[in-house]
Amino acid sequence: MGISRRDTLGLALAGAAAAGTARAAAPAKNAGNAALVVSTWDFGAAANAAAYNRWKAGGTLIDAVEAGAQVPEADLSNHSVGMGGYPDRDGHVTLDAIIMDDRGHAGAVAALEGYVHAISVARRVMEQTPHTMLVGEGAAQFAREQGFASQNLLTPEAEAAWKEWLKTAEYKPIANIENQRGSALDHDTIGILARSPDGRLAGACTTSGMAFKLRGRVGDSPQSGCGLLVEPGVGAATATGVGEEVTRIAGAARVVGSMRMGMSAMAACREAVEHIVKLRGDAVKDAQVAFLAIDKDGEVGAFAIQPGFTYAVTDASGRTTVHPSQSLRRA
Ligand code: SD4
Repeated sequence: MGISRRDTLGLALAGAAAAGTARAAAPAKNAGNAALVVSTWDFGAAANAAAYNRWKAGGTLIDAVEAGAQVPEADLSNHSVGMGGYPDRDGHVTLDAIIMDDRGHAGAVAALEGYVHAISVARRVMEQTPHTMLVGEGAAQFAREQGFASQNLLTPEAEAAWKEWLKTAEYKPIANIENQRGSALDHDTIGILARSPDGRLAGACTTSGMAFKLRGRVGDSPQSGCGLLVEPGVGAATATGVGEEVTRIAGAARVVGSMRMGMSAMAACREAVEHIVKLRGDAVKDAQVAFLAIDKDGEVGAFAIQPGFTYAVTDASGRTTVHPSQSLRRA
């Protein structure tokens, strides 16, 4: 049985609270040379703590974002409360992940089956191959060859939710499902960005994707410039929500590009959201898409289509705050 994911998260948040986690109304601005980790959704707080601790213990920024991303990934193996990744419409759990530094190194996997730590497989792609992305069976073969242990990622609870879904088989992503802990459709996507005191940057993004997607579907998360982009001397951005809407506009690249042209992280996130809404109109009436960005100086921005997106910010002292994002639509 073990501790439920909710309990784990609760403990992590309680621990973080003891160490200074708080809900805050406005995004923290990072002063001077402070190190900083930001990540998507409420559960980002626990990931930030892992990333921060790894970095504090002497890890690189890549070590830090990998450690952070592994936190929600590991919860896939928790069968006690059924919070594993939800499968595609044919019942296969498939994972997408990317990791990137600001020196031109990037690695990704897409539609990976049978390996919990997709982010770590993505890191091996970055470090051990001349490629930037491996997909499907090839990605699984690579993971196997790299010594990762395979396991069945479809928890009984996820399987039950899938079977329930099959009764109607209506594909309808639900906005902000990420923050509804314990929901039948709850799934784990995290985008995490880290910045060192000397302004270096790294990021990671990992997900089980949209619940009950078509088999073979790959979202924005593992695609460079869509779910994540890191650029030296500029900043980094990540995305969450309905991946197709992000991929259409190369969302993270757009946010980073706007920062490169002088926009603040916040204005850049807002501009990308506004662009999606202008482009897609009614098609995104009920959809959630959110961007989170950090610039080279550690200033954080976030913006979403719908209210309900939250993000976690950890400052140089290790204090973590969770913030409601600004959004185009009102509650
Ligand atoms: C996807 N963008 O696969 C991801 C899903 C997501 O929180 O972000 N969920 O489309």
